Amino acid sequence: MAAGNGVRQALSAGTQRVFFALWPGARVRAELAQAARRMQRVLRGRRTRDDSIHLTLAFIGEVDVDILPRLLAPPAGVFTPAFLLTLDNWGSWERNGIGWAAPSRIPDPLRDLAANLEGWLRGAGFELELRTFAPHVTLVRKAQYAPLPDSMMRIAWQVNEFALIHSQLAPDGARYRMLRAWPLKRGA
Ligand code: 3AM
Repeated sequence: MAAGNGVRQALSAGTQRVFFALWPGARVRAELAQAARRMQRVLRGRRTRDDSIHLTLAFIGEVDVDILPRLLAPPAGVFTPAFLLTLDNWGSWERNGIGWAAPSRIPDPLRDLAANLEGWLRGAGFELELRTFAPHVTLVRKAQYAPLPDSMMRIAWQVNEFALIHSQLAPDGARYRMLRAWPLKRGA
């Protein structure tokens, strides 16, 4: 598949599967991992590996490695101020068997960051799926659909950076690895 100005997103040798995401630090990661364990007791399914917990901002997919440098240079217009993200809601989607944690209110800088990334990537010729941005942290896959107890989730995540993540698909679940992170604007 070749996009407008020559960016190739195709399955071939020499490609990497990548996406932009928020990648939590140790404290938030531990709190989300604990929430995932509680969630799994209700929903069953398979937990996200603790070291793979993230919030996807823009999924790109397979790209030729020789265009990776372009993804490693997000333009200044993408960057928003740092922000506080409160994950105070959790639930599951019946259609895809995902158990998630999410904010009940999406902070403007989070919405802007995702929109800026999308605008930049589309403008650069990457083909992204048309999906409304529904920020969530996937905690469990292949989950049963069941109600979760109310008011069990409140995680305060100070988001100071975003990252490009490499995804390695494996039979027991994808492995994710941060390729690079960029600081958001501080003290705005
Ligand atoms: O962050 P989560 O787990 O919600 O579902 C995939 C995963 O989402 C999603 O990108 C994240 C990292 O793999 N994803 C996979 N394929 C996708 C696609 N074609 C996709 N998102 C949008 N379009």
